[in-house]
Amino acid sequence: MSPRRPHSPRVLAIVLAGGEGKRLMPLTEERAKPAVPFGGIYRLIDFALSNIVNSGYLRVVVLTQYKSHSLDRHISKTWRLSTHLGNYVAPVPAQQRVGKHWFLGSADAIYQSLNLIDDEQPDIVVIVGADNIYRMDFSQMVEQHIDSGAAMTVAGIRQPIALADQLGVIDVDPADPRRIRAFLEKPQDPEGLPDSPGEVLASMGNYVLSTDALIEALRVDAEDQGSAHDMGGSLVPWFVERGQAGVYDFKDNLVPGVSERDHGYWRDVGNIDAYYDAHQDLISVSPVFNLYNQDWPLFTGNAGLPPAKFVYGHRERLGHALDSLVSPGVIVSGGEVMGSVISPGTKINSWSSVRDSVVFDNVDVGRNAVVHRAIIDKNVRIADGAQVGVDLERDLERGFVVTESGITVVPKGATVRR
Ligand code: ADQ
Repeated sequence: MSPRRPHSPRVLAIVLAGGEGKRLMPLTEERAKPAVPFGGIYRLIDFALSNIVNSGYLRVVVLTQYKSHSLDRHISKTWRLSTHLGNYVAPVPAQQRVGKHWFLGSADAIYQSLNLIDDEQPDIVVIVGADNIYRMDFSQMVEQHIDSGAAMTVAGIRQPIALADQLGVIDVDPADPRRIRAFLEKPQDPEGLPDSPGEVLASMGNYVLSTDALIEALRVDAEDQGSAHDMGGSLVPWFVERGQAGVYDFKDNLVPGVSERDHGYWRDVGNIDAYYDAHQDLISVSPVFNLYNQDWPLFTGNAGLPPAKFVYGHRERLGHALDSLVSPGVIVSGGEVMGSVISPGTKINSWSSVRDSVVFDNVDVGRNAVVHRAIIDKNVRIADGAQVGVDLERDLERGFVVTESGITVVPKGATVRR
């Protein structure tokens, strides 16, 4: 017998936002990964939260722990919903309700927060990560979850097999393409898909669960001393072993305003190179990820800054930007910006050149300075005539991170001298 289909299920959304994001160092030196700026004015978590709210789910808890100060502040300032309707987006830090330890893993984070589920009494819990760039209507996944009768449904997307060791890999039951037959978290040597050996079906780290099943699985997992208490490493395999895990294919998800070409866009910005590449996806003439799609808007804070300004600088040098996203509060005075994303409050001075780069808030790029293929964190000062991303050996000597593909990262607050 299929389960009773509630007319409109009561849904609680949980955002997992407590990860360290070690592979995004130094951007995560002083902030949680979900609080890392993205696309000029956003933080990574804004994408997950916008998807949840646009899906119609307005009861949302965000589980935080690691260096959560700027994340908490961002959520409280930006994501205040109208509470008199019972709606909320609430950051919840680790509270040590079940023992004197922090969250051991993402499943333990939810286990330690079971009181929130108890308060809300949802039929369905939607659990999502906070560090991917995509648009998704979760209500379509919830619909399939209810239809299929699965206890847990995992969102899946095809990804290159080379990335499999960073992702959960789903093996679908050939007799029932909505059922997961096997699941491996971050396998070293997985098999490719039968129709596409160079790809695997990866978990997006987004889950839909029936509340009772979730609570039972979390209780069993909490007792298991050998468990990593992780969603991908422990909970998904637990449901798969019992034949109760379903898969939702992301390519079936239709989001308003997303063209056929851009349908299915999803980026895991797990490391600096992926983070940099995802920025490049934003800025072309017709970008694969379109920030301007107002049918599925992306929300973030509004710092009340004035518009960006482009002016002649020293000796009538023309300040200009092309193929770039330039945020409010930026002043381009006689400098050039090409192929770049510039965050609020940054100043680009005369005769300087910023190319193919991502520049965070309140950076000062001095006269005649050059920034090339670089990520410049907040409050950095680049002295007149200084260069970043030109001589990579020198960048390394100065203590900056230089990635495999040659992207230089200048950490928060640094001064780059000539
Ligand atoms: P990862 O992203 O490597 O893989 P994880 O580091 O657990 O897994 O991060 C997932 C989410 O949980 C992130 O948003 C992170 O901030 C959060 N998180 C991690 N530890 C937490 C904790 N202790 N408390 C609260 N939040 C925590 C996961 C899945 C894979 C899947 C990829 C897709 O495990 O199966 O393929 O996501 O990106």
